Amino acid sequence: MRAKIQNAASEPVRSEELAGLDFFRDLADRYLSIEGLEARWVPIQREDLRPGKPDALRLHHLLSLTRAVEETLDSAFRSGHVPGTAFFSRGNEAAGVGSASCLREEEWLVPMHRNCGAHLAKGHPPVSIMAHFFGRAGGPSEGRDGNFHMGYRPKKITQLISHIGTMVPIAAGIAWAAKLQRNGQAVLTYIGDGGTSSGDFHEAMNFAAVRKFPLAVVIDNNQYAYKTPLSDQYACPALALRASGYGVPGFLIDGTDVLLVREVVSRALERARRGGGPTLIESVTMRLGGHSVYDRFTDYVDMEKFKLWQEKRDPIKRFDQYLIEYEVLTPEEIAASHARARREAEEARDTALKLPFPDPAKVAEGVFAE
Ligand SMILES: Cc1ncc(C[n+]2csc(CCOP(=O)(O)OP(=O)(O)O)c2C)c(N)n1
Repeated sequence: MRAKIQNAASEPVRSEELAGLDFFRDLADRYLSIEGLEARWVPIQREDLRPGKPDALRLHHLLSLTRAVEETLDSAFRSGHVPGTAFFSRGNEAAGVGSASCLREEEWLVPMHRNCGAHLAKGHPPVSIMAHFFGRAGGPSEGRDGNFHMGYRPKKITQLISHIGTMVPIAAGIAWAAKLQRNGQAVLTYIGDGGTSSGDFHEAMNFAAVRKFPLAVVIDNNQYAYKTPLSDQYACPALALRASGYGVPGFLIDGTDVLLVREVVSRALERARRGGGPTLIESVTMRLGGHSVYDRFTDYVDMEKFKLWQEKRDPIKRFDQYLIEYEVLTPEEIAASHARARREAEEARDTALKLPFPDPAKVAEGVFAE
């Protein structure tokens, strides 16, 4: 499966062509591969990415569960069960699931705030996610933090630091440790389009590239950083092109195609494990909602573009359609998978809501290493 899309060669892309890049149109059936100073288009052979049935069922379950968990949390927020605020990843489910499902059990995942799919794919149980959102005992932070500011140590998922950009140096540090220990492990992390404007992102990318740390960095480009559109965020045609400046391979892909994400990220992680150093992958999606539950995004988002992505690039609808078109699953099997995901999310919610709140007397425990 891997070699077929890897070897498709084309002429280097001219910079004029990149200047007019339209993500919706230009990534529909190809992706951009950046090696050295050259970028080339590679056509996507979707038949070659076709999963076997057990694999398709597992991936479909994770995708559907991601949406179901977040929709359940969204309605729990509206019913008053979630203190503070909540961020969701609608539109980014395939990027999270497709990438994190390439990690091995013993490898570290360093997620950001829109990576619910990555948490679930790495094995974070929905009930633990719910308990965290509801501020309950038994959640990963024991009520000390909220929404996706969480990790899950049993599955090697790091805790999230709220300050944008700071997780990339942490991922680079873990990758450095893996290199020193020669344990053959790779590390996967994420950064938003807004986050790539931070100094931390640049410092970590450069250091990881210079020292060839085993790291894959996925830029979750969902086209807005809170209210800031891409035109106010960066002046290059695509963030993936920065890979040339760091001296690492880069990819610009449609992040709503779970099979493509998985293919490209698995190649980056394999390369990292072999000692080839980091890869920068820009995964383009559309944030199919507000920045947080409080955000009136319809006031500032280009709603025509939004509706186009919602209609044609919803990662879950896309995978449903693919599986039917390529005769991997039947419509009945797909409906059963969605029903199972909804049931699991609702059961996790009901269980988490029965958990007690943490004992206030213990608030100072577990804050410092003892
Ligand atoms: C250093 C810093 N500045 C501001 C914030 C507040 N903040 C949280 S998320 C966010 C938007 C980040 O945009 P992006 O990196 O594109 O990620 P997205 O939310 O779109 O997934 C902002 C400004 C923060 N957490 N850290």
